[in-house]
This record gives sequence, structure tokens and C-alpha cells, in this order.
Amino acid sequence: MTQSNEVVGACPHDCPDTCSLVTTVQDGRAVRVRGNPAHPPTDGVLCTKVSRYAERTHHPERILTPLRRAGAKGEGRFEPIGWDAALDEIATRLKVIAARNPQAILPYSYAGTMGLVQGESMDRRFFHQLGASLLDRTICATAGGEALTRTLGGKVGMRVEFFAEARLILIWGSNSIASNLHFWRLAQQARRQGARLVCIDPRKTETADKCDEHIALLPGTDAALALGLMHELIVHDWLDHDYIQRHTRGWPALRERALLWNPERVAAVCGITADQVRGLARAWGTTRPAAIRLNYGVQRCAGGGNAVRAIACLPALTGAWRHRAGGVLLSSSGAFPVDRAALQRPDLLAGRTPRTVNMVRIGDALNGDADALSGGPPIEALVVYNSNPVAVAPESPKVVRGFAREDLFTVVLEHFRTDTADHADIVLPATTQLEHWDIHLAYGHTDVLLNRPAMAQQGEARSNAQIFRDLAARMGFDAPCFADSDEALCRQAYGKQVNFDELLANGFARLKLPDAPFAEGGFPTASGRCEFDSELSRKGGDSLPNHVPNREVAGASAAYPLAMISPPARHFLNSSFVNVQSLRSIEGEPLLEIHPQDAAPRGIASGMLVEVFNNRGRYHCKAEVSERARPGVVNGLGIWWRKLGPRGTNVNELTSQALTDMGRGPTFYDCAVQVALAAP
Ligand SMILES: Nc1nc2c(c(=O)[nH]1)N[C@H]1C(S)=C(S)[C@@H](COP(=O)(O)OP(=O)(O)OC[C@H]3O[C@@H](n4cnc5c(=O)[nH]c(N)nc54)[C@H](O)[C@@H]3O)O[C@H]1N2
Ligand SMILES: Nc1nc2c(c(=O)[nH]1)N[C@H]1C(S)=C(S)[C@@H](COP(=O)(O)OP(=O)(O)OC[C@H]3O[C@@H](n4cnc5c(=O)[nH]c(N)nc54)[C@H](O)[C@@H]3O)O[C@H]1N2
Ligand code: SF4
Ligand SMILES: [Mo]
Repeated sequence: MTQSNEVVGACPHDCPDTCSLVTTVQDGRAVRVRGNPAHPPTDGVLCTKVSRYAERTHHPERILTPLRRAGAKGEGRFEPIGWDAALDEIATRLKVIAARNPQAILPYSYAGTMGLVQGESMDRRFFHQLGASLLDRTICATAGGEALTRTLGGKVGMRVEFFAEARLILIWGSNSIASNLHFWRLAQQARRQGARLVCIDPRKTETADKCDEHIALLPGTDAALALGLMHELIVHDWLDHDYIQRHTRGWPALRERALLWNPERVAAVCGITADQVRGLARAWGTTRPAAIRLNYGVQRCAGGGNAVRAIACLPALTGAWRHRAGGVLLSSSGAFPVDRAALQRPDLLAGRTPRTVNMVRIGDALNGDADALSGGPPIEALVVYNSNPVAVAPESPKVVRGFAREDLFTVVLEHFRTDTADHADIVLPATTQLEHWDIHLAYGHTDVLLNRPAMAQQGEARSNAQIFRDLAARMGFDAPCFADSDEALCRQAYGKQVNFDELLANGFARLKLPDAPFAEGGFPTASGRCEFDSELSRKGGDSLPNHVPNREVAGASAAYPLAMISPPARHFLNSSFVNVQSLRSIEGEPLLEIHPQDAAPRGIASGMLVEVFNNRGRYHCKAEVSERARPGVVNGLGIWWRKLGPRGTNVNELTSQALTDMGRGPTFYDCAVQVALAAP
């Protein structure tokens, strides 16, 4: 007889929607994963990717035993070994290095799972006890996060559900249909009730197709556009003087700056028309309620922090915050009362202050760059989990060279033989979300989710937390916190701030938050006001938001005249799912979108193999001649696994390790290239 049951969990992926999942398990195998109809933000719907989560979990290429390298680094030849042998070898190697200097050991992790337990608990305790180098986890959101903190006081903003009531929605730097599907459903609801949707994005995305207007500005020019909107708000007096006076700081200075940005100047910088600037300003100045869904696409360039600061000022100028359907939302993660000290135990450092390595600069760090190493020792051992840096980190020629170092000891905890796992000395099989406990926050809504294991661990896979518990035991770490089970860690994540019984019963719990957080001001900044003028920014020079041009502006270099952006693919999640055949079939192959005007002089037609290059590297892919690209800008779509791309590279071959103006973030979309037909 078949045994069938349903288990409620949480989507682990780095996506603002953090869906509640219902997994159907038959005879110990997950057969179906669907969206939980009882969870309002999920509303019974999942994206195409995660509806294939069972296919990913039971994939024939899942790593199910520990492996030891049997070929050259990067070759991907391994032999299975037992857990005891694997753990002994790792502990022996780490002990030798730690005896000399534990800072020569670097953990490298990101949000392969956003779970607090499998992402930032026992692992952190382990590395804190060891005294290993700290990792600055900057690869995604820190520029925007820092900018929001300087302006609004934290990663806080509108409640996502109220976008459905807005009359005007600016979708700014986001391909919501691809990367924030559940917000898009709310935006459509608003549109059915008469709202106008405007998409601000250099690329004509599928989201832009469905909006009322698309403003295809040049990459990295968003702050100029925001300043231009302010200019028009001032000139036409579309300002809420009472709100500005009571709830903001620094208006006279910002006003003076904005008056330098008339629509003609903005149009020239942004590569759009002055009428587009005027029209958008009129809409923002005269429509109520008006809301901005800002996303991380705007902050992956030299001035990304300033761009987010400038945009985040707009709602206060018009008093948009007065209405629950007005304001801005970039991230809601600051609303979650996570007890990180309990989970991560920084006290285990016991007064030691290891150096910090910025994950964006892993290429430089592994190649001995003193600045990237923060003056500390060379990296001798790397422990990678929840991330695929060989594919996702910028300037891959250097990243690959670093991972190929024969004197580097690399451990990778993974589900699959990614480009990174191929460079490991030891690979450890990790469980997926269907096989372990976890607890979640979200950055696109405000519910806490619990993930219960739906089925047994597959093969010999162990959860990340279990692996670090086992390693801690091998290293002789005997503090009681190294014995906490995964379920106990779930209970520690929020302490008494969230009712765990409610989570056990429903799988989710709502945080109690006001509908309109800043209707009466009360921003969590030092001044309690929306800070146009920020003390924190003053330390870095300019205390007001400004337009900071890209380092690699379109058209500025004769050798590399095109600007390239590289947004993620709809049917992948960063580099996850690239190996799931049904999804790869939808995505097809790595593509470069190029406008007909840029393709014609280069003799490029759709389907031709092109070489995209700059002084950092060369990348081959198929061209798609398309008006989805604007003139002067090419779109390198998706973070493919290198080994699945033509000639074994991906788009990060070209991106740079330069950092943003705030938050030490990456500048993936600030990248000048040239494109030519590839030699056969
Ligand atoms: N399907 C899918 N969903 C995802 C992901 C994925 O890989 N696939 N990744 C997840 C992750 S890690 C994150 S951080 C979020 C990202 O979420 P978003 O930041 O919303 O990312 P995208 O949807 O790629 O939207 C970014 C958009 O910004 C545009 N853009 C690029 N440069 C600029 C610029 O200078 N100005 C403006 N205005 N726009 C610009 C790009 O063309 C792109 O359409 O999505 C998450 N969701
Ligand atoms: N050119 C370019 N590069 C980019 C971006 C871009 O837009 N353009 N986007 C950037 C952004 S926003 C981000 S967030 C980064 C994302 O980069 P990463 O955080 O590296 O994300 P993924 O590529 O999804 O890789 C996550 C890996 O974690 C593994 N994993 C998942 N769950 C678990 C688990 O429970 N245990 C273990 N051990 N492993 C697990 C998955 O199998 C997967 O291989 O990429 C960045 N890189
Ligand atoms: S990736 Fe995003 S949209 Fe898809 S199931 Fe997960 S949380 Fe939901
Ligand atoms: Mo991200």
C-alpha cells in the first residue's frame, strides 16, 4: 500500500517571496511541491522553478556520499569516501593550519538557502570558535541595504500586500515577473483597479512589456533620474510641505542640489527624453496613493548606494507614506527580530578580532592581493557552502585561478557538482530543504516561516548544521552550544519573539506591524526623520544623495564601447537549477541580447556565436538581436554554470571586482565590453 502525506515547509531560495510549500511525499519520495493556499503571500502559487523542486531533489546527479578529489582541480573527478575519513581529513588539515594562524582559513557562504539554521548558525559558531577569518557577505544587497539604513533607518518599508491598493506603482530596477512573482500578482490586482504601472529598467523585460510605460534609462543613472523628479516636484510645487517639515531632515540642502537637475540635463545623462522625466514627475507628484517597488537591480554599480538613497527620498517629498499603499519597499528583512547573537555566538571569538575578507573580492584574495586579504595571511583553506563562487563571483578568470591553486585546501558542501565543487579537495553531501529543519525570515513580506523535513535524508547527505556539529566534535570543540540540534536551533532563532507553537501548527506566523509604518514619521534613524542629509554619509564625503557615474559608462571607452548588464534568468535562481533539465530546456542556452543598431555594424545576426570581451576576460555565447536591449547596452542573461556554457565560461568572466559607493557591494552591472563574431 502507498504511504502518502503532506508536509508544510518554506522555500529556501534567495527570493523576496519566501513561499510556504506543501510537499507531497509518497513512500519516502517527494512527488510534488506546491504553494500553500493557506499562506496569504504565497496564495497557493509557486514559480516554475520551485514547482520542480522534487525533480531537483531526486536528481540523478545529486551528491549522496562524501567525495575526495581524484583528478586535477577543476576537472571534477572524484572518488567516494566514508564520512569518517572525510571528517578526519578535514579536521587534520584545519588543525595544522589553525595551529599556525586560524585566519588562514576562510568560510565562504551565501544564500543558497536563506534558512537561518542551515545558513547562519552552527557554521558561524564553528568558525568563531576556530578564530577563522570573517567573511563580509556583500555579494547581493549591502549597497542598497546600507543606503536604506542611512535614509530610512533600516531595511524597512511598505507592507507588500498594500501595493494592491496603489494608484501608481514604479517598478524600479526589477524584473518582477521573473524575480518577485507574488509582488507582480499584487501589482496586477492594482492595475485591474485602475493603477498605472511604470517600469524603470535599461532592459525591456517581460515585466516592462506588461507595464503602462517603460523608461529604458542607461545603467547606473537612476540617481540622476530621481534628482530630476525632485526638480520637477519643486518647480510645480507637488510637495507635501507639512510632511517634509515634520518628518524629514536636510531638505534645504537637497532642494538646492535637485534644482541643478533640470529635465534636459537628466535626459542627457540617462539617455531618455526630457518629456519622460516630466511625465514621470507629474505622475509621482499628482497621484495618490503612489508606491515604489525598488529592487536590487539599481545598486549593482559604482553609485548604487547613492541611487537607492535618492529614490528612497521620493516618498517623503510628496507625503506618500501617509497612506498604507504609498511609500517604497526595497527589503522588509529589518522587521524580523532574529536573535543572531544566540544563533551565531560571536562571543566564541573570545576577544579575538580576525580579519575580514569581502566575498566580492574572492578572486583577488585567493591570488594574494594584500588589500583583498585586509593585510592578513594568505588563504590556505576554504570551506564553501550555500554558494557557487566559481560561477557567481565577479571576474572569474581570477576566481578560477585562485580555486585551482594546488596549495589551497578546499572543502565544498553541496547538492551537486557545481563549478565550485569541481575544484574541491573534499565534497560533502548536503541535504535539501525537503530533508532538514529550518526557520526563515523574508525580504519581500513580513511572515516568519518554519520548514519541517518532509522526508528522510537522501543517501548519506547531512544538513549543514549537522556537518558543522560533526566537524566541531572532530576538532574537540566541547562548548554545549555545539550539541544543539537543528530543531533546537530553530527555536533559538527568534526566542520568545515568535510563537513557535503557531509555527509548528501552521508553518508561518505574521509579525505584528503597523499598516502604514511612517504615516506619522517615526523613522528608525538617529533623528527619527527620513534623512535626506545623512551623518553616516557625511563621513564618506557627501552627506546628500548624488548621481555617481558608473566606472565603465556606455560609450566612454573606444575599445569597450558597450555597457553590459547581466540580470538573472527567470527559470534559474542565480546559478541554482541550471542543471535541472526541464528548466534548462526553457532557458535554452546562454544569450547576449544586442540592439539591432549595435548588431548591424558588427555583422551579428540572431543565433550567431559571439565573443564578448574586455580587459578582464572573454566569454562566448549566442547573440539574440533584439529590442529588449537598448542601444549601447547589451544584456548577458543568466548565471550559467561555466561547464554548461559554450567554451566553458559564463558572464562573470567579464564583470569586475570593483566595489560600490556604500556597503562594499559588487558592481556586476557596471561593466564595459566589446562584442564581435566568434572565430569558428
Ligand atoms: N527567477 C529568479 N528570481 C530571482 C533570482 C534569480 O536568479 N532568478 N535571484 C534572486 C536574487 S539573489 C535577488 S538579489 C533578487 C534580485 O531581484 P531584482 O533586483 O529585482 O532582480 P531582477 O529581477 O534581475 O531585476 C533587476 C533588473 O534591474 C535591471 N537593471 C540593471 N541595471 C540597472 C540599472 O542601473 N538601473 C535600473 N533601474 N535597472 C537596472 C535589470 O535589467 C533587471 O531587469 O531576485 C531573486 N529572485
Ligand atoms: N553577473 C552576475 N553575477 C551575479 C549576479 C548577477 O545578477 N549577475 N547576482 C548576484 C547575486 S544577487 C547573488 S545573491 C549571488 C548568488 O550567488 P550564490 O549565493 O552562490 O547562489 P547560487 O548560485 O544559487 O548558489 C547557491 C548554491 O548553494 C547550494 N545550496 C542550496 N542549499 C544548500 C544547503 O542547504 N546546503 C548546502 N551546502 N548547499 C546548498 C546550491 O546547490 C547552489 O549551488 O550571485 C551574484 N552573481
Ligand atoms: S523561488 Fe521565490 S517565487 Fe519561487 S517558490 Fe521560492 S519563494 Fe516562491
Ligand atoms: Mo541576490
